[in-house]
Amino acid sequence: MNTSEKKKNEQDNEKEKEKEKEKDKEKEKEKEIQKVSTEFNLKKVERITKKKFEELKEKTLKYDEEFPNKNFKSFVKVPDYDEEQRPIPVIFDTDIGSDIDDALALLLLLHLPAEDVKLLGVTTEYGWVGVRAAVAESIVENYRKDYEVKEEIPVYAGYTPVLYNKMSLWHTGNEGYGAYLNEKQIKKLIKEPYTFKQNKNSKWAAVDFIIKCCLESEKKISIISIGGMTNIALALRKNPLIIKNIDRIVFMGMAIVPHSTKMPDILKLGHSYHCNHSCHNIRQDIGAAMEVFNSGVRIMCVGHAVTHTWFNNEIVPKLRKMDSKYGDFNVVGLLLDIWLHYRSQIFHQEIDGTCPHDPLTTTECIYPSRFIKYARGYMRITPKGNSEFIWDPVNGNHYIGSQFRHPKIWLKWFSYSLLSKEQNIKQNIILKKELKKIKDNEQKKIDEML
Ligand SMILES: [Ca+2]
Repeated sequence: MNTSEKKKNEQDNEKEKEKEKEKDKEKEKEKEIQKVSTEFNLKKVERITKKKFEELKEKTLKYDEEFPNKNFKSFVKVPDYDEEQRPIPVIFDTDIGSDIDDALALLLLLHLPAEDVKLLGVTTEYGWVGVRAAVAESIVENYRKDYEVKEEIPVYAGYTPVLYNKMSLWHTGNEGYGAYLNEKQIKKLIKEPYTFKQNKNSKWAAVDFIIKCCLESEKKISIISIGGMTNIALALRKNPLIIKNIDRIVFMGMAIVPHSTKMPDILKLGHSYHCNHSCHNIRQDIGAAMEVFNSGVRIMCVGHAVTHTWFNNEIVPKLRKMDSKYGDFNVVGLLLDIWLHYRSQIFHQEIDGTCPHDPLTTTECIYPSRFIKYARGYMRITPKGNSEFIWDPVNGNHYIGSQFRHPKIWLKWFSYSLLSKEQNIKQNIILKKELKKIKDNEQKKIDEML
């Protein structure tokens, strides 16, 4: 063997060793994953949350004595981000592919100014997570192409099955089992090959991505949670330390009283509020929601009490008719068109609009309390997916949306922002002027009263 052959041999050996090392690392990683049990201990979680609830009740009953001069307001604003936190790094965790509002929310998010928000990636929840990821990827990739965005925005198919779920889900076709699109529609919308990340040997790709973002980000991250909470619950289980680097989770769902009941004007200390209407996103995975709500992480809830506005203005037909030459929103436009046809069919009447639940949730994540006031406290999820709320204006880490201010102004800003980034810039100027006018008028009224 000559010198060069010897050298080559050595190099080959080195390469082999490296490969072996990589394999060992992979095995270790798999072992690590195996350690995280996905079994859900209902009795244990219920016992813990009940105990915590009772302790908090006792504590809040003493607030009047403890803070005698404090005038607690029932509905408050949620703390905003510090300036240095912007652009806020966010993960978009979604059950996109069923109700159209997730797609509208994603499009809105992509059109927001880069100085306000940075989308780290998209993770999908519930049922047919691969198709949902393909839908999200299609929207994201069209956006990147149109706006020549070089940076990757990865999409990850989420963890299935759910941790604990005993309830039947909503009524729209195969909602709950996956996207409502049929195979032909999927092929038309989404071009193969998909590149979304789904590790063939593991269902943990989305969970690991959430953990990685939390561990690697210099700034605290926010999670827009507009589907079930399976990925988030498992990320918190697998690495509880990530909680330190989560600024907030902004969740679509929850209320302190049922829709049919009038919201109380004033909340009472020590009194528990029940919402016997369990929301769709909680029902997707009750176990995951029980764990996440009990984790201590700050959660803002934007539920039906505040999202029941109707989006059917002039932008709806405009979006529906868009085709590919109009760029990024063609996918969302097609999805919207399919959704409205589908809804018209099942309700036997023309349905011309939709409730923008997820877009309002997304707005509140990036611009906290610009439009919503919240009741601060602690929310306990029951095994049936219902909830019990205790008002805790001092230490509560859950904020439940209770008052939607200026819905007309929001709706206009949101609708036009769907069209393009340029439209969003225009709308931001109008919005700021309108909100300033309202603030000035409010101040004028206060001054007159004095
Ligand atoms: Ca959703």
